[in-house]
Amino acid sequence: MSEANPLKRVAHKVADSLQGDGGPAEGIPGKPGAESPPVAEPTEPREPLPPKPDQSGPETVSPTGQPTGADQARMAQSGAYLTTAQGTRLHDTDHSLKAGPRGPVLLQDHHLREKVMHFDHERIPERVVHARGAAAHGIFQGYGTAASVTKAAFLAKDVETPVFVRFSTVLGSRGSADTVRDTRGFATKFYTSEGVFDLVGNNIPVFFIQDAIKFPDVIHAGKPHPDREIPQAQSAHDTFWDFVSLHTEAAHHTLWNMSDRGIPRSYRMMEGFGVHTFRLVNAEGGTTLVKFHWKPKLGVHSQVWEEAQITSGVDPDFHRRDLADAIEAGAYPQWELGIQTFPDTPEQTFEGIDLLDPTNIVPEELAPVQPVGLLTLNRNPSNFFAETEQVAFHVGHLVPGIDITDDPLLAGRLFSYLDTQITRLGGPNFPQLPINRSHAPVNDMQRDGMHQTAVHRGAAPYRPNSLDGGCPFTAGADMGAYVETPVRVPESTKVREAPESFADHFSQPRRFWLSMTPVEREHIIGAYVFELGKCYEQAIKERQLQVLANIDPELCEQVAQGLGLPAPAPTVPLAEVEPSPALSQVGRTWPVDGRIVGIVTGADGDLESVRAVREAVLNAGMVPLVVAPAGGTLGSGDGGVTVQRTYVTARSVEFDALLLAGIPGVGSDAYTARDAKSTPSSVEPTTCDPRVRLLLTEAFRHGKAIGAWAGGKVALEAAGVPVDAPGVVLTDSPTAALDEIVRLLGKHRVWERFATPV
Ligand code: HDD
Repeated sequence: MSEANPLKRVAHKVADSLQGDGGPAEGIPGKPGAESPPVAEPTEPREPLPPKPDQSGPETVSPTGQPTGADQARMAQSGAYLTTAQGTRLHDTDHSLKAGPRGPVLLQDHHLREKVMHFDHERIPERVVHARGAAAHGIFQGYGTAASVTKAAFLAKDVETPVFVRFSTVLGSRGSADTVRDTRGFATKFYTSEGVFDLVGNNIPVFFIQDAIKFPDVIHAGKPHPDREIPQAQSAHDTFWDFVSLHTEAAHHTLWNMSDRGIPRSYRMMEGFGVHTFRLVNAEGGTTLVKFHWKPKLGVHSQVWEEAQITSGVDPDFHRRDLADAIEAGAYPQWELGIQTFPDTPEQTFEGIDLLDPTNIVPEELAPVQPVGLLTLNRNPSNFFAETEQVAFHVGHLVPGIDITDDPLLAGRLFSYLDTQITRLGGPNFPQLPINRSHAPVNDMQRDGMHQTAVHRGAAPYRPNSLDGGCPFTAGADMGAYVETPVRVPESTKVREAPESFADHFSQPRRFWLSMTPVEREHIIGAYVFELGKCYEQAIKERQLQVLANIDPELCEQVAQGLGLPAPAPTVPLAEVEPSPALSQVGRTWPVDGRIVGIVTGADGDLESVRAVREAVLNAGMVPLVVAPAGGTLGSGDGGVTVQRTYVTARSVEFDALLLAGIPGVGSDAYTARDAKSTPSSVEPTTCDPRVRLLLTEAFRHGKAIGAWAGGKVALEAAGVPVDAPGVVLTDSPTAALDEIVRLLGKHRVWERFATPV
């Protein structure tokens, strides 16, 4: 039977049944008393229905890309004339309708009412965690190297898959600063040909808790205190340390937070981790346990604590800006996706490490990370709300070839991510939001609900059915269906308990501590002293010192000293673990692409050298920012150089290295009598502008390379920077200085400058 409108068929049947004896409708399968034999359940697709509006796949470009066809008409602000939400052209949107220019506003002003009503509802609840974030579009290219362990189509050789990646902090609100000490989210949405796959990870490979049932508790403890709602976006307060010192399973994650990993230099310079162990399935049904890793091409780099704190005030959008600027400039950040693979044994352990415990890592030295594809972020979102805010990730968005394990933390997440969207995005239809739409055709049987935008066709959103030609049919694994891996579930008893292997909370953090270089340990000690020093309760500090003693007595001793408290002895035998050098951020050399080099000059600076060094910085693939006393252009005509920062707007935290072109400050117009008043009397004010001195002392203290030539030495001396210190480069020529700066930047910082050398 062929009929253009299946709804007509249904209408006839309903009419027939109403005219009959009240018995069952003709042809409804399985109902006794039907006059004619029931229509058999179709066994294969016939007359497939035309694609439904929300099911025809997304636009070929992203929702924020160049809109096409009908979409163009729907896009706001694409036409010449302002209209109401109903499409009626408006002649005035600046004045309410009033009874005379000075009279009362009239209730009949429907445009005012509509405009303000919409505005009143523009905000949606921020994410309960990871509220502050920034995102970008990109492409993932499979290497094909994972083919033996997974059939996931997007990992096949040369397959290109669009992605959307959102980075975030965990604790802060939407408006909080980027550079706080916190874990960073690293969530990737792969719009694969087999449906959406979300890898919802962090920049730290372990988690605070082993069981999702504690998630509300750890987040309540980390968020601001409920009475005064302070501190914002900080873990340096009593409730956080109360919780983590009482739940010693948090010791490992907390140690990572206190390390330089807690204060990344840039989203572009962070590793990412899937955290849990996942199960990959190959075409033959063979399974392998894996951990996912994102490895940044630019290396893993961090700020130092003082730098991060200054940045929070000077530029709270530091990471967000850095990501967007880099992409806009064409310096596309890249990460390799890698996997550590482990045999899928019934024990689910590897070298004695429980793979179901999300507080564990497996050292790369034991299980190397094998690259399986390349991620390139190459397009900024064009509407923050529509994309970065409305994107909804879910660990249960899986594709064939990727399955889950029984990690109890993952189990809880599988519930939470769907649930939270109901509140945040206002109902169950969030997969229809443009940023969330699958790029594979969607043909589900979900209907109606809040914010439904599809006009579904078809009469039978259930299956099996005999009305819609039997569609939709289910597919087999050989037809690309997601089929759960038939994993054996161990015979067991219902209990609220953790396995015994989850009880070791100290050997993994001890490995991390032992893997750090001296300078990284110094940073960790400083971080604990700062955070615990912000706690009021003595008992909490003492309890946390006990945790540290069980990780490493030297760590405990140093922190205790900083707090002015006695160091307790360990209460557990210290674990004998081998360090994992791969965990350290220090010691390797990385590309310097996109690094920011400040070229500081004075009113009487050496324009020739500014020009030369600026060119050289660009040629090295880095970003030169010229800093001068005032804005505008230095020099004139073709040889003029634009000033990007002034002494007022520049602050050291923005730069990875500084070059002094000339003697900054001498004769500077911007160096006013007011500035002179605040200059310490011990320093000769005419030798260097105080703001340049601040730039130099901060950059020096934060281990940044500084290059100078000609009169630059005077500025360094005026700032009290020892000219013979490591990483202070005094040369004859700007280009020679830059060569050395590039070499130093490859190591990220001049590590030798810190109190404890590498
Ligand atoms: Fe989560 C958001 C990462 C445990 C519940 N989580 C969220 C985001 C990231 C992570 C990156 C932000 C996603 C975005 O950008 O929209 N979460 C993790 C990792 C975890 C983890 C790596 C442990 C390995 N999360 C976790 C647990 C629960 C949640 C145990 C609850 C039981 N997470 C949520 C959430 C969020 C979320 C409440 C808030 C907003 C959202 O989901 O969409 O459902």
